[in-house]
Amino acid sequence: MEKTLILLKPDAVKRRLIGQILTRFENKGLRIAGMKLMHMDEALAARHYQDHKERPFYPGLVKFMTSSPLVALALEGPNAIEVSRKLMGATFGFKADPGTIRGDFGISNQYNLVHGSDGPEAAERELGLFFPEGTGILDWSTADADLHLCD
Ligand code: 3AN
Repeated sequence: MEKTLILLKPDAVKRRLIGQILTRFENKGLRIAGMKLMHMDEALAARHYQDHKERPFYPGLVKFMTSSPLVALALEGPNAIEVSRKLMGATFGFKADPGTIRGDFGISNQYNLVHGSDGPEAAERELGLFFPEGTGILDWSTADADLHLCD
């Protein structure tokens, strides 16, 4: 079992796409272990995007991510990181394959609806930023857990 941090970015929230995007992750079989609607402040944005600080798009990215609320999710499942990134599709909407979240809902580079941790180290670090010391992450079983659909 693996956990990953997913963000439904301000564009997804403003476009009322929370439900439709969440459905993709739920349908695939990932468990929602944590979920909160929140405002990302500049300090959190700086920590979350620390690797992008020197990139030309960084100021615009922070401005966008702090502009209105987002939904932070801790999703759990086998290979949750890779599975989530496949569901999300390529970074830029215009390159993302149809059938993926980014491929189906947008065409923009920056307003690309979702963030997903890109590896186990990033997932641990990012989950710690949004769910400090595991606060808000709940341990519960889905109704189909006994069917071992994930085995
Ligand atoms: P991903 O979110 O697919 O892991 P990263 O980590 O390369 O992609 O980029 C982080 C975020 O920075 C992207 N989700 C996107 O919002 C933004 N971004 C990356 N490259 C650009 C760019 N060239 N122009 C505008 N925004 C960008």
